[in-house]
Amino acid sequence: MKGEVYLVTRNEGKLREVKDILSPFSISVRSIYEVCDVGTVEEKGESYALNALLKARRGFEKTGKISLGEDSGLEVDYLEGAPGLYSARWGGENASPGDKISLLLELLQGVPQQKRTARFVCVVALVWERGEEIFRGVCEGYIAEEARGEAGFGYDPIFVFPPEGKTFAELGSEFKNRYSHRSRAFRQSAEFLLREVFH
Ligand code: ITT
Repeated sequence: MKGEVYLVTRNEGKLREVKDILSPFSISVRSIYEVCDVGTVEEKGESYALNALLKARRGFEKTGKISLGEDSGLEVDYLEGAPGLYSARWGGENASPGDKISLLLELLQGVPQQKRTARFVCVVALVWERGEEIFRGVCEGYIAEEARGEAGFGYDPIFVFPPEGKTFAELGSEFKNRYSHRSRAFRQSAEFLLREVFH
């Protein structure tokens, strides 16, 4: 291993993906909550970058470890970018992933495929003793007519990756981790880490 980083997240799906995305770079990833209860970081909702930075700063301030924070969301054009920054809480604090998916499908009922375009956005913040960095990844697609597939988490069963015409939940983690918004953002962070931090 070339080094170790700590991800400030309570989302198990994210953590699993980030571990897989960074492992070919020989960077090991642990949840910050394994070493310290850094509490829940309040997301101010102004931008993905600010939310990601607030998470990473909290991790670094509390532990002194190289910390990564990540904020992501699904932007649906027909809904003027919703749920976007509010993807995690959309539909109410207690809405399950299934509830969120049902709500989205309901709002898009009868909308033709060419108007169902959407994108996943992921912003990663890195905080370490020499500074702060931001990396961004986007994956374009559209919203399916119904949920399909079992893999992944969150909105994966309704997000279609156009080159394949299948949802991320159908395509599976290996495929998703090659092309996703998260993969695009975290691979940039890995290149930075190898170049500037672990050498
Ligand atoms: P942390 O803040 O603890 O990291 P969170 O789940 O609250 O976890 P976000 O605030 O970044 O994370 O919310 C992102 C939400 O967007 C997430 O809960 C999913 O509902 C959705 N989302 C993001 N990336 C996704 C992906 O790859 N697949 C499916 N849904 C995704």
